Amino acid sequence: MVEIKQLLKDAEKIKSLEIQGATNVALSAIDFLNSYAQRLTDCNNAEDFLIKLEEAKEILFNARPTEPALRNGLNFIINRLKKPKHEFKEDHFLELIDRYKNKYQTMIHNSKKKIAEIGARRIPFVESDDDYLIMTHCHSSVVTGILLEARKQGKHFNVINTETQPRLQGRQTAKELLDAGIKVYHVVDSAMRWAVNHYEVNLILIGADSVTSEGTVLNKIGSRLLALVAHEEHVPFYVATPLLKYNPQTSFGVIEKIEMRETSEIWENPPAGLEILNPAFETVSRRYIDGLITEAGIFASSHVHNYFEKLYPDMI
Ligand code: RUB
Repeated sequence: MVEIKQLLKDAEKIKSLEIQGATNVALSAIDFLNSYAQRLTDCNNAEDFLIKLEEAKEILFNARPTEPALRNGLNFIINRLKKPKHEFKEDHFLELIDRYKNKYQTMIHNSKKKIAEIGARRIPFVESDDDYLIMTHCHSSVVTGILLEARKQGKHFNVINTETQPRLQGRQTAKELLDAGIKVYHVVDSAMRWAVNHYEVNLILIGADSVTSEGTVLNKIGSRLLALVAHEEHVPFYVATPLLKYNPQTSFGVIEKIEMRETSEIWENPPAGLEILNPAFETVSRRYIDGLITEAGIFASSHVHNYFEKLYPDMI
């Protein structure tokens, strides 16, 4: 019981957004699964052990329903443990789960590094910071990874970012960029069209929580609005994401769920009779996306399945 109580506490850190952003959520979830496994002491055989891991997986899946990188990570570990070549010996199982967790973490870290290099190349060398303006929405560690890499390479640019209601993740983006000496203009979400219209934005970069087989991207609510603005104002619109955010189930017709969050995030004590809607994410269809920036390169988002299959054949 102690083991599951701790896991529920860990899952709450994900649910409450103490840990936020698809990549951080996935990295933490696999850590939590591993720690939970290491606390299990009463499993006599592989079946018992796997049943408990499956239960833990469901709890972690449900902490953030729109997160394929989390789901792919937990499946990556558990599906490998299920391979018949692994004969059950508790110590051996624990060592394996730790090894597969590290492997998935390394896959994510390497992808992010590669994306930072590829994405930074997409930002040109210009003379001064005022000569190039990049816009982003919410907080994506993959996007900030690109921007920080470009700055490390001595590239000049400023950034406009949205505050991102209701949880204000945009402040995190602004702080990280300011710390790196990048000038940031911070706007409310509803000023996104105004910002693109009044400033000469050269490039819009957002992250992703999920990518479907049709090349639709799911990301923080407001992302589609920004994509439509980019379309209207002819600004290149790119999505930076490790391929591990791809949901392979979507190619079999499964529809990616959109997480609906607590209404109290919007209004704690609303007047009686008011119905508040709080979707965390929304879809951006491929026709508004100029390219996905991934560890396999930059390509049209509708090609995601092929690249995923090539890079991660045993995850389909
Ligand atoms: C964060 C969000 C981010 C993606 C990508 O939403 O929408 O753009 O998760 O993040 P939330 P990363 O704050 O609700 O988790 O690039 O770090 O994976």
